[in-house]
Amino acid sequence: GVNERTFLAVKPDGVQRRLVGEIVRRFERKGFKLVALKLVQASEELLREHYVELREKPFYSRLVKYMSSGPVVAMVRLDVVHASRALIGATDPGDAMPGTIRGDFCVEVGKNVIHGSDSVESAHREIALWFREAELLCWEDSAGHWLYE
Ligand code: YYY
Ligand code: MG
Repeated sequence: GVNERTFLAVKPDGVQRRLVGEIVRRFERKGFKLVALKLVQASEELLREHYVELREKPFYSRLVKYMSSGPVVAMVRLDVVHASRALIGATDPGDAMPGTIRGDFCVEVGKNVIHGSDSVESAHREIALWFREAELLCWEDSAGHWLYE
């Protein structure tokens, strides 16, 4: 439901290319509620853990290097995880539909500008890795009445 927590991160290429505002805007206009947001320089250690399921892949160390090459904008939103993934688009920007973030802003899988959790379980794990509980804010959403039934 709309109360699923999802972890999103604008990757270093997205920050370098000044796409943070554009990307945040897409989630904001959709109506997902922002719970946490910060600019972070992630360590390779954190990123190895973040992508632990991919550790056997040939691109794993390149991925960790890329993700630690500059700051990322980490966010938590309340949404429907698969709806966030739909805004993001396919992993390979070459397959991503126009209108999605990856479809509109990038061309190669190794520089695909944004991360989004792929399930409620992975979101839970990723949020615990990137945020302290006190960073996740509970706030009165005055627009919620007009967005949610
Ligand atoms: O969840 P998502 O980011 O769409 O894809 P994953 O399969 O979880 O892979 C994580 C990350 O790894 C992807 O965003 C880019 C990178 N990657 C890659 O560099 N080369 C591949 N062939 C597949 C994934
Ligand atoms: Mg993934």
